[in-house]
Amino acid sequence: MNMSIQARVTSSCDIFCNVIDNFGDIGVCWRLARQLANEHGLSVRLWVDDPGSFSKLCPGADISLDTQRCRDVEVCRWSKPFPDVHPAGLVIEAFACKLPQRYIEAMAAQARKPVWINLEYLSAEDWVEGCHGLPSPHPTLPLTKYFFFPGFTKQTGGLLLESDLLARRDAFQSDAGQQRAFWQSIGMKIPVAETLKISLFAYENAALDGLFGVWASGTQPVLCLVPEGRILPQVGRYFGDAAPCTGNDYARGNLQVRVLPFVEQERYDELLWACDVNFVRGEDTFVRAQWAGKPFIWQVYPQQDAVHLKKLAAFLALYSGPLGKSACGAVQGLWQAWNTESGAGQAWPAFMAERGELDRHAQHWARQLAENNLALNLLDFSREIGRMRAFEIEGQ
Ligand code: TRH
Repeated sequence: MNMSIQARVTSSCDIFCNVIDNFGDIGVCWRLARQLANEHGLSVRLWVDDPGSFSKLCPGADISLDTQRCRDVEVCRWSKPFPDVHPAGLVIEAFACKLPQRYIEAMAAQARKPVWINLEYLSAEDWVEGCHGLPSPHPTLPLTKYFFFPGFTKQTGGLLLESDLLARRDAFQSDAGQQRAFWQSIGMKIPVAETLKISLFAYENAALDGLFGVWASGTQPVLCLVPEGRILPQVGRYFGDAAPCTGNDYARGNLQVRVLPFVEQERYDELLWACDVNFVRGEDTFVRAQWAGKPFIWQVYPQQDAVHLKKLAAFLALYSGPLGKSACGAVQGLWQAWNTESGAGQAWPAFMAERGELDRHAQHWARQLAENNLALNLLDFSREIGRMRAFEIEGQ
């Protein structure tokens, strides 16, 4: 076999990211880019059309630059017209963003065609397994694009997971010093043991008042940490503050709320590890909450015609399936209430009553998912395509 072909396929990578909104698109791309560069030694260029969003995740970045090195990744502005560049051996178009025509033509002009992957959105729906890995030949050029689907089963591409993440999580959770440092970094002391610590990263949600109400009137002290973002105005309204901002503290009854700054991406995990229950959203934080091994509530990204509720139902079926009847009902009840924006306060006590089982399940779930690593699968998949092509070329 021609080893130079195999090496070329996997030594350089271009990732294209079109930021639609929020931080999920760039969040996934930035995480993948770092992993391919830092753990697998690839030379990675990340092309992003909205450097402002990127700089929220990587505050050291300079948004005025067209190209810069961040954590061993070359981060480039995806400008129009697109510059004349030599394509990488592995080309990842994230979430079906349209690659620049000039770049596609440059790919087609290579004697050894790059491996072209469309990295899709994450979903637990059944059809994903059947579509993962399918080829899509270009209608006019000698190029084939392959669909790569992340997912929760062995028949999918798996999930993004840094090789040391679970060990770092466990070290954090068994080290009071690291935990103290985390709480200090947000200007707080370690909360007293009986406090229920909750992180809340969410889109606007009409169910928030009901949830805050039940936390405020409950017998257990609740500390809710809210990263700044779309739900913040609602948090402010609940406490009668028209201009809520980072660093603010609010209290009512047994509920205390602290607004946190948006931190660089690597630091967000500590928030999840430090809390007992996490509210997450979109795609990337949804996955991070699963690695945290704690009970969590997912707010799925809202789409037209309630398509997102199918996504929710598919994941819920998979995630809550192994639970006992009562815990299963509690998870389904709260997640449905949060995603339909009504009745989350009423659904909360049942969820809390099942916490022991939910804790155990969350840990088991993370261990099980960790066996299917997206970056490794993606590289294996690319090498396999490279190998098949090498045979084709040699056979000619
Ligand atoms: O921001 P999201 O809602 O992203 C999306 C996009 O809307 C996208 O268009 C949609 O298709 C997708 O969801 C499903 O949620 P997500 O995916 O959880 O991304 C948030 C990112 O922000 C994630 O990478 C973690 C990061 N983050 C930080 O870096 N620091 C922080 O303090 C917080 C709270 C998050």
